[in-house]
Amino acid sequence: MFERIGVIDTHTGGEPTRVIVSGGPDLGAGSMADRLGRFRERFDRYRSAVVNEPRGSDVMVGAILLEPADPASAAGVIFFNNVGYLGMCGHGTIGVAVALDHLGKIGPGAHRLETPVGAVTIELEAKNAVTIENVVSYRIASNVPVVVPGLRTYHGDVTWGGNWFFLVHDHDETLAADNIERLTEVTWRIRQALETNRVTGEAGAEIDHIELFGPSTHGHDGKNFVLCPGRAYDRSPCGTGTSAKLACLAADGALNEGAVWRQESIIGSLFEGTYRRLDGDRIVPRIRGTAYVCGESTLIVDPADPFAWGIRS
Ligand code: PYC
Repeated sequence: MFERIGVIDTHTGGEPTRVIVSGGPDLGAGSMADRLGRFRERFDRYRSAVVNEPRGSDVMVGAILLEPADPASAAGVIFFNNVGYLGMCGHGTIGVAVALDHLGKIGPGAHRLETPVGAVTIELEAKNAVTIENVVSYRIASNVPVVVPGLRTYHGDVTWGGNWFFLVHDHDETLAADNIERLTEVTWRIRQALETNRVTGEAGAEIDHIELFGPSTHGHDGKNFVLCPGRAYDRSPCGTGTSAKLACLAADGALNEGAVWRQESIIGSLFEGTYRRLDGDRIVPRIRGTAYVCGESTLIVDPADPFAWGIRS
């Protein structure tokens, strides 16, 4: 018998999010972190079926909508990608907010959304415009050197923005859409060098997002290139990556509380970020972006299909 999985596809500044709205695995009750554990251990085939080829691609980020643990929240969500699971996902949260609006589950205003790394707020401003208030973000190490064999020594900041990032200060690369292969290779090698040299986030957590910065093409405050865990690059300016950037700007005294930082992506899409200082260098980032629904469909899992659960790498 076929399994049917209902999904809504959105994109946020060009970065796709496929939201499971029906037919997903039964992850039981509890926090999103507990349910993520069950997803990973017992139902990982659903992740692969939804985001991997032949239905998806390396760039696809998935999200599963869940009943929240706290009835005061609008929903719970777990994000995943071609290689595993994400603690938080900024572009994905903006996409989920627009999908919830499309389903008639939320209206304009602020709503609480539970994620595996804590609750975030989504504010639906207009049909496609959403501001998220992300989890607390902070830098744990600044100007860390990393020697990348065959390239050079890079220096960067290890920062939490809902995922672990290495924000590179110094590089010789041109941030342009026609240079993406090279940018992917360089950032991938930086990531490998971090792993070899055991540069990690807190509690030995792997740094699985690498971020390069350069001047904006369109007169904004900066442009980035963000390498995601499965070697795809973020088409959006990356919500958790922009949160990490805001944490570094705040720690360096380079952006005042409440001032707007306009972060352009490698393909020219835009997020606007602000922050509120919590204590010391810990901040609460707010990220504003737009997302659009671009599909609504039923995925079919046919037991006779050898690739029914996706092509796993
Ligand atoms: O927007 O936070 C984000 C994100 C993480 C990975 C891809 N996008």
